[in-house]
Amino acid sequence: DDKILAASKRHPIVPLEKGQFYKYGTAGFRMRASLLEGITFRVGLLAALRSRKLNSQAIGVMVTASHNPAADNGVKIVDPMGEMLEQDWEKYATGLVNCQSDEELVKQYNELAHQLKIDLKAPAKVIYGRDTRPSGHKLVSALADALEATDTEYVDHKLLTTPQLHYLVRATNTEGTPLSYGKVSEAGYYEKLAHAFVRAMKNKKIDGTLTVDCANGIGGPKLSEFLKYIPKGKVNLDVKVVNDDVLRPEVLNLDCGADFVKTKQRAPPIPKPQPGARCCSLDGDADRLMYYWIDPERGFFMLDGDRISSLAASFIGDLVESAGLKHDIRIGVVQTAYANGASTNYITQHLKLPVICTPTGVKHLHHVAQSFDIGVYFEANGHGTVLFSPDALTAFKEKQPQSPAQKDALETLAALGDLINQTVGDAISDMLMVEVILAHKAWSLRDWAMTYSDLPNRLVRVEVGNKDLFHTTDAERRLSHPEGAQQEIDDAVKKYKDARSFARASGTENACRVYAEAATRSEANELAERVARIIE
Ligand code: NG1
Ligand code: ZN
Repeated sequence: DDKILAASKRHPIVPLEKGQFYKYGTAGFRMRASLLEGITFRVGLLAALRSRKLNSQAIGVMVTASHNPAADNGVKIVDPMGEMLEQDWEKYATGLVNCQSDEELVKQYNELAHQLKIDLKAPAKVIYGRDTRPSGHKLVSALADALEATDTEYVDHKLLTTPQLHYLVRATNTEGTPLSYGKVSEAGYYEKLAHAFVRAMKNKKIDGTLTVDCANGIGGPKLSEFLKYIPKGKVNLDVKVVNDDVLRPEVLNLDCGADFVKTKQRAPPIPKPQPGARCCSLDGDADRLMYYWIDPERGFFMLDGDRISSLAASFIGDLVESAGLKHDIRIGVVQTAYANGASTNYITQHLKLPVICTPTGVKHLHHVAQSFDIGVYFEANGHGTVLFSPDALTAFKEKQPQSPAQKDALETLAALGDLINQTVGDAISDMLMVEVILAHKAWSLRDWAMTYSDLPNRLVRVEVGNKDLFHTTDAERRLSHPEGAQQEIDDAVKKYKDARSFARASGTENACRVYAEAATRSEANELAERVARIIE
């Protein structure tokens, strides 16, 4: 206790104004980096407890603020199989971080151990990584201090993309078992991806150059490193890495990256967009992905998470059919209310696959995707992945093919199982998946875009007095509170053709968001503004 107390005094918490408190949200704790040192220390205490609770398995801690500006940072916990921290534990994180004094912290730490029947003498292991933000150094040393103070073994994996840390957590905990996820090293991650990519490509040709905007974040150097692992002559992936300046911290996520592309609905101004070029953007920690090109006739066209999701579902659905597994394997797609209605229609009516809608936040989507043999999930913002159940992976490897076509499909499915990150959305892995699919289909981005037309839509951020007054039901598609608001929204929606709209409190910002879609752009805008006025 003395060790923890002394260490805690070196990493004080910055008190908030009366009535305010820190909250472990959708993305862990995320805010101005100057507030995070004490928080990261306390997160370290919780990670150590979690490892001890889970038979000394390794727990991950990632220090990143993703697409936020350079001055921010964040910290989140990764569970043993590379998943997000179990939801029940979020409140313990919130509890420890909001303790008013070091003494109270130690008391609550011990109470938590007692309440959860955790043996504080058991071995514990935590592994961690950080993105390129300069504030990361200080935060990981506060983390290491917490791990020292609790006699926890730890490994500092230094600079990583968020999905790489998730990979390493799972690889660490499955090392030497039949469930082994790959070598426990950054090189192991690249080797696994490069090998699976070559297998999945099956000598198909990739057309032209892919320009990858890396948001001046950690994805830049990591993507460049990955490219060295692709065997020459086996695949012709030609990548041009741009916006990969990680030496000037202030340019991180500045006028570039997946979040910029999605929210501004245009290409990053630098490098100057080339009409016709196939482009994609990663976000600051390389877990989100957006594709786009500038059409010489129609201008900017974006292929977002909904498009990636429907592309993956269509390709994998066809493969499962060709493999003769249609009746054995259940494929499903998971979306949030922000998915464009046209994508949902395309998946249910054209691909004839079930779609389930969950609340915002990938942990919700991930959880539901696990209920299928193959679960495809993406948020519209480009964060997502495809999960394969152990049964599905076994079927790909063990089913005896009845024809060369079946054999081919089974091999491609098995390769996709290794290529696609099974722990969390991974922009580099997702990008390779998209390249594989486009090569197999011999599609340009324009062909991909032609599969369906998005409904015009508008997303607005609305400042409200108290966002906590807004309660939702039906996967956030309806407001149950404030009283009467939903009725007003329904009345507004009725005035437009093919319209849909909803409002909810943001989980990451102090505001509400209103989403609206309708048959025309002006109607979508008008509806969004009407609904915004209702909740204001
Ligand atoms: P909030 O702030 O709760 O809307 C945003 C994104 C989510 C998710 C989280 C975490 C939108 C509309 N919302 O959540 O999709 O990615 O951030 O990063 O994009
Ligand atoms: Zn991110």
